[in-house]
Amino acid sequence: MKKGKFKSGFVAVLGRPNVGKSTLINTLIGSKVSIISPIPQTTRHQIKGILNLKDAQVVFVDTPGVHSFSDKLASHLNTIAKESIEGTDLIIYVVDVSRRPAQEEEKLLELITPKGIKTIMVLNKIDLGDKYFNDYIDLWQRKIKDKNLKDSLIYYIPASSLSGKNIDKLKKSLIENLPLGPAYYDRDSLTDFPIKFRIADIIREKLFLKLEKELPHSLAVEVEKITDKKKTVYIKVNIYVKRNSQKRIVIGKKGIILKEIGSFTRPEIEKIYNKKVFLDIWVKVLAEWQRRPRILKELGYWWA
Ligand SMILES: Nc1nc2c(ncn2[C@@H]2O[C@H](COP(=O)(O)OP(=O)(O)OP(=O)(O)O)[C@@H](O)[C@H]2O)c(=O)[nH]1
Ligand SMILES: [Mg+2]
Repeated sequence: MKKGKFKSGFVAVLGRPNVGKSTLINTLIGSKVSIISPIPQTTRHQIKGILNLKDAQVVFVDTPGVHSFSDKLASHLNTIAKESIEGTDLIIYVVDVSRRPAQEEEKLLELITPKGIKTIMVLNKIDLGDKYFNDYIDLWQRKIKDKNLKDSLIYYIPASSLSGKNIDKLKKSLIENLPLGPAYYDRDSLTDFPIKFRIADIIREKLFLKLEKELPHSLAVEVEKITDKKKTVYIKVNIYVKRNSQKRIVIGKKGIILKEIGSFTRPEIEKIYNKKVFLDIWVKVLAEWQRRPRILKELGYWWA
């Protein structure tokens, strides 16, 4: 590659909850940097996933889904999504074609379009059929017409983050639209997400997958301490819930649920460290943690 031809930039990935933003980033990068679950509001941080190619570095910024719920955590998640647009070179706007466009779509487009940042719409989950495909195209066309936004809304593409359909095409189009520039991160990094939050998130993902639909939103995971020894890593973890009854559910009969969470999580963390991992997990009741800024901060929701 000739010197001066290297391309790089930041790509914010936005969309409402559960459309597949994190899955898309993991598929683009070819590695799991962001956790995934069928429950909306899985992503709570602004996580960067880095794609290193021979002649380009693309930094994807994963964001919490934009939604219209209300409490301190929820409004904080919307703020993260908003802030992630600042200074990005491109936006990937992800929609789920298996679901009807919702009112959040307007909110999202309002957020994106005044900034004049080039935007690519990914019509995700096309493997599930194209029931609402045309509704999203109509929305896109209407926005281009209404606000004369031809310059921002540059491209749309049907894709499947799960099967990989059109992911290479999307990559190509991203690179075409990125500016010339240097690598911003180490050429072998996959993410800038601090390890303790990454581990906490892996544990949270297993809890999301294991527990009833409502409970995951009531819990938070904190990695209190990591002791990295020569051959082993010891990790002390606190799972916070809001009520005693929730604590009982998370622990399970004779500790069965907690044991399962540990055994699902351990292999993933061992892969990161390449060492044996000991998890020391505690479940604690911390009422109203979602409303207390100091606690949210300790949990990393303001780490960036
Ligand atoms: N069939 C199908 N399912 C998908 C696809 N992409 C993602 N999913 C599923 O959709 C669900 C949500 O995926 P996530 O990647 O966690 O979605 P998200 O947009 O990051 O969600 P939040 O972080 O909650 O905003 C998971 O169950 C994924 O397996 C796809 O292309 N096809
Ligand atoms: Mg996500």
